[in-house]
Amino acid sequence: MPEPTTEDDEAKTRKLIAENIRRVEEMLRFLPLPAGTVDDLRAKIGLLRTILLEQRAPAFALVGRRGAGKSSTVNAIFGAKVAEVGHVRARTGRGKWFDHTTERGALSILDTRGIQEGSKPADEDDAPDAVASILAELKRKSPDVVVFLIKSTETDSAIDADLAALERIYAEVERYHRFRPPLVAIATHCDVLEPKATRLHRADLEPREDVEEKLAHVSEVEHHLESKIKDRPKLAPHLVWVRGVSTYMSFREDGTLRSDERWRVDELVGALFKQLPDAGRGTFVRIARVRGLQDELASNLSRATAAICAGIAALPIPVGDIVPITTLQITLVAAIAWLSGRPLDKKAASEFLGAMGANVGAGFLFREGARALIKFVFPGAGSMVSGAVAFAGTLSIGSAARAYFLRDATIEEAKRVFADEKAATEEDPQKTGE
Ligand SMILES: Nc1nc2c(ncn2[C@@H]2O[C@H](COP(=O)(O)OP(=O)(O)OP(=O)(O)O)[C@@H](O)[C@H]2O)c(=O)[nH]1
Ligand SMILES: [Mg+2]
Repeated sequence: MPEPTTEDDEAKTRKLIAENIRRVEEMLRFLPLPAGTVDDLRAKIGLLRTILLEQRAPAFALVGRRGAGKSSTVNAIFGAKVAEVGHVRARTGRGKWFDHTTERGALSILDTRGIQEGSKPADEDDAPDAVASILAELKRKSPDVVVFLIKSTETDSAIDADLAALERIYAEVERYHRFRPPLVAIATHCDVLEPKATRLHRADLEPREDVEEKLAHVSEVEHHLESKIKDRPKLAPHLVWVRGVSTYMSFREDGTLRSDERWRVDELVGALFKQLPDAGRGTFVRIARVRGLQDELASNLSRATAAICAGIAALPIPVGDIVPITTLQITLVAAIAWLSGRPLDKKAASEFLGAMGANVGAGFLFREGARALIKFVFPGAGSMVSGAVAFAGTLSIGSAARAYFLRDATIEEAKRVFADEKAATEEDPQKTGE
């Protein structure tokens, strides 16, 4: 549905959203609601603003020796070839924060290889100045999450040197930023554990005993890795997630995908998402395209927007309907489309809203209709009900947009979601559209 958008359109949309958010914040001061509720709405507006206007590249420090799978992990998250893998002597992005960028967004990666080999460089790539560079970079910017990687076939051998390097990184970050980032530890190359030929990423096609045997090996490796980290008091408190994974993808010369043998990368992405601040989460779900996470954020935004719309509907002056409720609903649709990986586009969002039959006019009718009705039944109780109606309508728009943009529903199906849910939530406003 959306036509190609230029960066100009994106910038324009962004500006409009900023303007609307500012206006809504101003209106909050006039809301006849208890202070606690107003604070809560303010936090919800903050979420909208952070997700839509204040995104930055999530920052990950990758710690693992040569060949552990650092570049492959970056590619596995993007689902595309953005980093050089294997024996390519690319210095790009080594020892410095480097933004791996696609049109969906950027990940800021600090590849710390060289820090463990620093005292005795294995080759000219790992010169001691790599260590100085890494330390300077850690001072310049703190990672949001530290990812420790080790080959699942090597967790016994030199792991102690790797963990010592990891401690060194934590000490630097703490010293400069007074922050101890969460630690995610992964045992890579799980596909090559015995029985080697058993495909974990296609376990459904493999004999069950073989899969079980392989999973038992994965679990052994995980326990070993976990206990090694737990043995170190400087690392143990920060460990949030340990798993065996496989990040293997094979790309042709032209960068197209030849084979995708990723296993548990969605879980890894989920674990990283959980540790990120909101300012990195929008970008991250666009890049990693894990539907469940996109939907989780979309659902949070829907609930936040619905609550704000309900708050605005409680304003005793009718101006609340004419402008912000509808524009906030358009903003919500634009946000959900954006989370799916599309450009930020207000026009496409209003078209979607129009297709739902929930355009400016309908938004106005939501409230006027309900108010007229309720005034007839209980004079004076109007604003309460219109708040519930605005809440239900906005939540239903969010659900329809989630179906269309995140689950590839057709417009007709999205319309049905909208209508069904609006009817259900108006009856029982406790329902949150889940
Ligand atoms: N079988 C298998 N191979 C993998 C996996 N992850 C990475 N590889 C391969 O292992 C080799 C090294 O992976 P890289 O991602 O380049 O490792 P790295 O940590 O970036 O290595 P350096 O950049 O040299 O420090 C490449 O040939 C990858 O294709 C995995 O999970 N399974
Ligand atoms: Mg690499």
